[in-house]
Amino acid sequence: QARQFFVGGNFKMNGSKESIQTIVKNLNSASLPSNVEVVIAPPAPYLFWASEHNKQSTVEISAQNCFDKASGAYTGEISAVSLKDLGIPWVILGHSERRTIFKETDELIASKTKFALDSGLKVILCIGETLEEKKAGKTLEVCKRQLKAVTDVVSDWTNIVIAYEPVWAIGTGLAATAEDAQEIHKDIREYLSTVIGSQSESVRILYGGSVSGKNAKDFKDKTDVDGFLVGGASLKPEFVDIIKSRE
Ligand code: G2H
Repeated sequence: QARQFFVGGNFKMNGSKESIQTIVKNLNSASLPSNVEVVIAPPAPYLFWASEHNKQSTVEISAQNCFDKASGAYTGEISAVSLKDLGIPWVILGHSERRTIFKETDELIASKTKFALDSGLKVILCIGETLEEKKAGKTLEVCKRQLKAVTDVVSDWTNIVIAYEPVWAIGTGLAATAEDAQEIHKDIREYLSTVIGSQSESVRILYGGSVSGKNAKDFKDKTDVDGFLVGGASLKPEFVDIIKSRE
């Protein structure tokens, strides 16, 4: 079954008007493959700026977080409804930095995912185990727990892309091997199929964690690796090489 290759760029809390304009212009002038879906996630204050400068039809913009309420007394939060209103189609939820630094629980992330989908957004849902959990042999168990919170409240997975991001590989320069990624992605899809059935065949599962222009090609023939969520390298020109890594 054909799943469209997907490359996300998570800028995290980095960038300025100037640097983000440079990144977007670089993408505008690149000849990007028409069959790769690209989504870039600048920090919230620059969402509209990035969206205004983007001229590539295959590139869309994503927020890095949003809340599970439409409006109200939630100082500092981002509404999914506002994102929709601004024409921002995507949001990243459950990133490990949100889970660890901001203490977001599986349940909150699931609730945000449901609310974002109900508000008409598409969601990049991040999951993944810590080094401790990996050492304890709990990789799949953790991924299942994180996914189950979402399958408990969401039945239609059409607008969800999963990003498997082992925490030990994030920003460390130490990516998972393509073989290991394939194995866990396959397990994740198998688990998903037991809960949501054949829908799981069309859900994209991205790998994230120290993906670079150099190592992206290693994942080329891995059938369950449907793309990447890229952090550090999405701020650099090599992001284009990652987008083209399947060519
Ligand atoms: C994982 C990834 C992007 P990096 O957080 O989501 O970041 O590619 O810098 O490891």
